[in-house]
Amino acid sequence: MRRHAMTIGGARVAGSATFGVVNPATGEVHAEAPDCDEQQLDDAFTAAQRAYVSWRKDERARRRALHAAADLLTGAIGKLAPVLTAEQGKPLKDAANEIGGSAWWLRHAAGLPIPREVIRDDATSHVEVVRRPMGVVAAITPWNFPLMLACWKLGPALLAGNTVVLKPSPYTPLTTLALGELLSEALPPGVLNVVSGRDPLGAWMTAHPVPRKISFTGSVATGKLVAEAAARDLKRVTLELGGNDPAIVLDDADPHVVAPKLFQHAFENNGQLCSAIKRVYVPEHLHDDLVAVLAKLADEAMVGNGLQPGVHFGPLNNKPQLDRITSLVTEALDRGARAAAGGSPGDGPGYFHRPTILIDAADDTRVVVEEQFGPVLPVLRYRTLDEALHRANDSHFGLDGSVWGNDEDRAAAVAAELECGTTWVNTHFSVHPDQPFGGHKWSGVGVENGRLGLEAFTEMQVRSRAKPLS
Ligand code: TXE
Repeated sequence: MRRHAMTIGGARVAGSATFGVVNPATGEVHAEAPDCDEQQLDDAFTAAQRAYVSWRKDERARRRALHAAADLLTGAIGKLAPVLTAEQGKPLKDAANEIGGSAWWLRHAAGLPIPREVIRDDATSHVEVVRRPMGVVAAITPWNFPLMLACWKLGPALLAGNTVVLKPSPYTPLTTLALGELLSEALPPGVLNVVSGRDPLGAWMTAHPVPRKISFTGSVATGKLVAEAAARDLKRVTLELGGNDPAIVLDDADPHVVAPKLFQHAFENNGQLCSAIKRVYVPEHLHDDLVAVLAKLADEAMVGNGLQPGVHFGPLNNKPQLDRITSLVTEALDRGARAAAGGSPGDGPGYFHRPTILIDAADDTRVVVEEQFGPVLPVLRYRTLDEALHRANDSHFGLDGSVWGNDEDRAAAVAAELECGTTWVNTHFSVHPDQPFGGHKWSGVGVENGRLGLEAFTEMQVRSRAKPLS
């Protein structure tokens, strides 16, 4: 079994202990990852603090290094994709796409302008507003897109001149550990440190005195703990939390055209995506046709080990997540919902669950109210558009939402009524490194990506000069 190493101050570092990483397609431990202790975490923050002194000074060198990092990652797709599939579960093709996308994000960050603005230049003063790096960033990521979500943070954080200590989820540490080793060829020692460990490690990071900023992606519950820990030291935070994205199908939509797209955006990554469609609202008269197409697609989908060719959906990432999905579906069925497709876990020992289309679920079932984060889609009937909008917005979540219909202007007007960070018309989860991404309500605090995402890794500084008296 290969032993994976952390990257601290440019060196490969073994943990003082290790923990097992399970392959979700088999349910078996297939690798050991380092379990970072408090001294090693301290070493990582100290290394990041030292590296910050020179890293923040040379913007051109940072841009070159990020391009080199993107090249290295692109060159490693073939090597890393099977590692990602083995720890996360997603099919090999999707794993390769995630890694390629991560490299794209780094490359894009390498070219981002760092905003500065002269706001006054007159006879008496010259006043400019610039953005300064913050220092050391603590970056904490979840298990659904370990590499992509890490690179959403790394690109802008490093470009802005910060240094980083990055921690992946204990369910998916391996690709991120490999990223740390790989990028040490492009980045000076200490600029990127990657540590891994069981759950106390995240709390140690947020309580540590060195980082000035915590960039976190994960669950709402943990996000609230992170915000609490950050408040004690007034650390800046960006919280990218869960979603319960609604999709509203309008009465002029063609269910045969819309259903395959809804299916794609609901079941991408097996539904383990903050921005997956998690509820569909459909007018009564389109309901049966829409459900028939969705159910056919679900029935036809091939579920299996992501290393097998032709597999559409791998296992869920971990046993607690499979148990959660199973219990959400069971509760809905017990309360009168019906499964138009799927409805039960697959055969073990891996964490498989058939893609499931639920109909007639009550609005207060957990699968409608909570973020299921798995391959289950409730399809809900509505009578009036006002009612659909009210039900779509009646949620603690507010990440994204989409509206589907032939009349795009009408759909856009309806989408503008959704209470969320991004709205789409006739598509869903269409993201780009240029496009800010963030949630309303419990879905998050702050923004990633685009100019706003870069600014979130900086502090504003006003530079004001009096003009010489003459
Ligand atoms: O999240 P956690 P998990 C949601 C989704 C899913 C749920 C569980 O609803 O069902 O989260 O996922 C670290 N201080 N999303 O268990 O526990 C932890 O080690 C600081 C939404 O992964 O929040 C991991 O690295 N950090 C989401 C990271 O936080 C702590 C994507 C996330 O773990 C910590 C994934 C602490 N006290 C899951 N405790 C999205 N929005 O994309 C744990 N961690």
